[in-house]
Amino acid sequence: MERKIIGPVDALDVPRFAGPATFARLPTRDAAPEFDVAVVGVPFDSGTTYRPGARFGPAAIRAGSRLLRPFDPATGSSPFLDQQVVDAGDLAVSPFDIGEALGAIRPGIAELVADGARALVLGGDHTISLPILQALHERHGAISLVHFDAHLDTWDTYFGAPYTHGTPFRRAFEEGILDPAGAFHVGIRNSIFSADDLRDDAEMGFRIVTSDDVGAQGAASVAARLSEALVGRPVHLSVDIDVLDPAHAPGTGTPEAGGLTSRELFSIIRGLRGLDIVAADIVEVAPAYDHAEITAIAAANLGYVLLTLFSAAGRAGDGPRGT
Ligand SMILES: [Mn+2]
Repeated sequence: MERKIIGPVDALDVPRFAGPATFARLPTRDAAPEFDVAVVGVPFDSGTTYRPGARFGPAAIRAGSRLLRPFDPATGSSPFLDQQVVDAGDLAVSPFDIGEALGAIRPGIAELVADGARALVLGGDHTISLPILQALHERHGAISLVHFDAHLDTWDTYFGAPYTHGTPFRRAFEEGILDPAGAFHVGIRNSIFSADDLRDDAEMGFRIVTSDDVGAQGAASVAARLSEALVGRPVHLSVDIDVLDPAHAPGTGTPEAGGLTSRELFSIIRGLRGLDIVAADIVEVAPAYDHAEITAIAAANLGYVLLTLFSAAGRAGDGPRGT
């Protein structure tokens, strides 16, 4: 029997500033138990090293998503009608015990993607990408990663702590859940602790596209390079909102000048159409430092671009469809 897709609340029936506070006013999981994509919040920020506050990210991104509309001219897709997207609520995890929280996030994500659905995860700080990758590895095997960020996030420890928002990808490398042949950072820039950080990162197999590279080479060229390297592999996209210049995303924990524009970021991600992107996360939105919802709106529109990529694909892990 043909499944009926339940889309967002119609803005001609209920004004956009009213109605449910779900992402894009989409149905909850209870209303649409058979889904292709789950949007899920992980309001956890106990791994932050500088400005805290990303625990309020999921609520801010949902508020910023009220203007998202059904049709996307850039891709010719209807991401809320081509697939069943639901808002699966938040994973409620401990703010006091990082290990306990990570131990709860992993099965929370694993359960969502168990039947081949895709997950769009709203953070939360970047610590949460480790249990997300663990859950994806359980389902799909070694995971390729495109990590958009101002920072490497492959540091070892901070104040002796191994699980922080600056260390998830080193831990993932050590656990063998990444495919080292398909691991990229995009948007890296500015000062670091030492040149050893870059050496360690390269030894783990990561390749770097700097913020300057994006400016010099252009979004299309960067996307083509990534697509060529990642075709046919299960890919996770992890987007730290600080990959954007603070002019485009001031509401974040560790801002760095000299970043990407939101247009550059969206162009690169749209250029990855055709890859088997099994999940994505948007992390480090910290609304207490935001102004006029600039960051929340950028994050919400980024979520929309990611959903258009998902709608071009079949079930996660089936391999790429046409471009
Ligand atoms: Mn990060």
